[in-house]
Amino acid sequence: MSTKDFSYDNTNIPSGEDAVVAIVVAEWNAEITNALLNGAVSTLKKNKVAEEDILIYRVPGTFELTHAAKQILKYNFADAVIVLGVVIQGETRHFDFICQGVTQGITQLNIEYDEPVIFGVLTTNNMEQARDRAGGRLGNKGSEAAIAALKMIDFNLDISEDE
Ligand code: DLZ
Repeated sequence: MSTKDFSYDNTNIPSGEDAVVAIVVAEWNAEITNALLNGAVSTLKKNKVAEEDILIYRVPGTFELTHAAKQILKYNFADAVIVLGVVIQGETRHFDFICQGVTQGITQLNIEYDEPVIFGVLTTNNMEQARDRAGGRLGNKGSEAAIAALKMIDFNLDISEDE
């Protein structure tokens, strides 16, 4: 994967050695969410997160991502949580409710807990746009979520060292 596949600066990714990363994946639209998961896992491994330190959990849909992330944060065993889902507008009248619910829920967790929750939820107009962002022509947003997780873990380490 080249640098242009990422929206972030991917030339300076912190090492994930010793990091524990939990990933919660929605089953809804599994073709897309599994592609996002593959992107996230391979990017974490490429950046030295040990396989046994990548903890994967599945939930029925995007709406359940907030609850699962909260449980993980409550038991405090991960340095970051990545949530992966996709909501496709054309397929659901619930689009706005699910998107608002998960966005606000994950934002609230980021305020309440010390460990970051990384938002890897696609909200697209159709399947083609989702495929484009799940390993297609616009890269893999799961990989980007993994980079964001590593950067935020590093950020927290920096902050705690400054104390
Ligand atoms: C019910 C529903 C619908 C209509 N659409 C989606 C979707 O596009 N993406 C997704 O991840 N989940 C969807 N769901 C399921 C909800 O996220 C949730 O699982 C149910 O409302 C049960 O709480």
